[in-house]
Amino acid sequence: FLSGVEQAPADPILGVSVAFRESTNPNKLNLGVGAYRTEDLKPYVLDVVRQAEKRMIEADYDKEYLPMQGLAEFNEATRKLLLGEGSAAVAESRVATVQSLSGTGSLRVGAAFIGKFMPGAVVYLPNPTWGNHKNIFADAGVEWREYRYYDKATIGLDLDGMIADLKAAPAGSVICLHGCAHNPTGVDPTKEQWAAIADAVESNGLVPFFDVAYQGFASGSLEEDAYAPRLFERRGIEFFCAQSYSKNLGLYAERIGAINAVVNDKETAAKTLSQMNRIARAIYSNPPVHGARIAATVINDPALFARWNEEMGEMAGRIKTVRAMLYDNLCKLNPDKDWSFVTRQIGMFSFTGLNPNQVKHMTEKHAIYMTGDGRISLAGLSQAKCEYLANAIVDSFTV
Ligand code: PLP
Ligand code: TYF
Repeated sequence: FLSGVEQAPADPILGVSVAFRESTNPNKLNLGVGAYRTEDLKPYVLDVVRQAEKRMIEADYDKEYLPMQGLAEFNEATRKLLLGEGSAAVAESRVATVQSLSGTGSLRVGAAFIGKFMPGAVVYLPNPTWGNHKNIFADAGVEWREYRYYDKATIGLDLDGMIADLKAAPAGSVICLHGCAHNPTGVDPTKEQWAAIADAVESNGLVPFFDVAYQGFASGSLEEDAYAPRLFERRGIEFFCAQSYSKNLGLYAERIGAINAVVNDKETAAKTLSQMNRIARAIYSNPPVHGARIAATVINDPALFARWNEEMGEMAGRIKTVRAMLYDNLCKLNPDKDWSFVTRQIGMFSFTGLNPNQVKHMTEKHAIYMTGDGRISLAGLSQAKCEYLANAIVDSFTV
């Protein structure tokens, strides 16, 4: 009865890992998926995660179901981490928080909520954006459009284009904003630019939907990476925010994150929470407990929290080191080209500007696996491989 089903296209990001695994080239390098690797290009389990797990085993927890909204200690900790200890919204119980299935599942619950309670609202996504955003909103039945974000000519932010598109969006539209470390471009607004974006959002009655997938992992500082959502909260702008602990705590497969609605009164927050719970109930009922306990343990214990901040600093620092080394190698090989975008970009990715033909050359000739849009994950690059990568990039300009 399913003979009419057609083959789905390969996922543009996850398909790269499949191709990488199939390659027999000894020099092969996987710069596709955004997952942190050590200098030896091995996956990394954070020391604080292992410590938290040891404590959890000693505490002999059960495996009972969590409530629909998840683990209370986690929910409390995650909204404080996002909005800061001094947050008025947290103190006044104006944040509805549902622990959900990492960033992706949290976005999906938010999308379903928009579909149900904001009928007709269109979601505006940055152009370009993380590929999965389009799937998530489309599958939830929410129409999406794009706003201008990336300026090819400057390899920077097209602020004027972005503001013009926000001003043209109908009031009540949802504006998806990457909280920090924009994926795939690595181009973030400056503090002044965030203020201008907040002005446009406010004066046009738009609803921001922050996607915070890299808090603490981008700059090494939890505060700095939460600058934008905290600014919007202080200004009294109501918004959604999805959080992920995949990268900053390395909990990729544990699927730990949250969807928050920050609103202006306590009653609305309580009602919103009840409806987000109902959405979760029908999709997966309740979220996983193991990773939520890990995250809550790390965030709530001062010693583990301090060590976590150190480890995020180390991960962010390793990425900054290979950025600098890649930049030096590129400049050495071709001093006539401006490579400064490599060190200007933020987070785990670099948007190289390589076209699909050049990407094909990178993969076919040099066994460097990357996404077709020219994005490379620097988290998958070691110092030892910087020269090899620089050579391949420069060579790809000859095709
Ligand atoms: N949003 C963005 C922009 C991302 O880059 C990612 C991960 O790469 C996610 C969300 C969600 O990832 P996860 O579902 O593992 O939390
Ligand atoms: O590299 C990226 O942009 C992400 C990584 O379930 C990712 O797509 C991979 C698997 C997943 C969520 C995110």
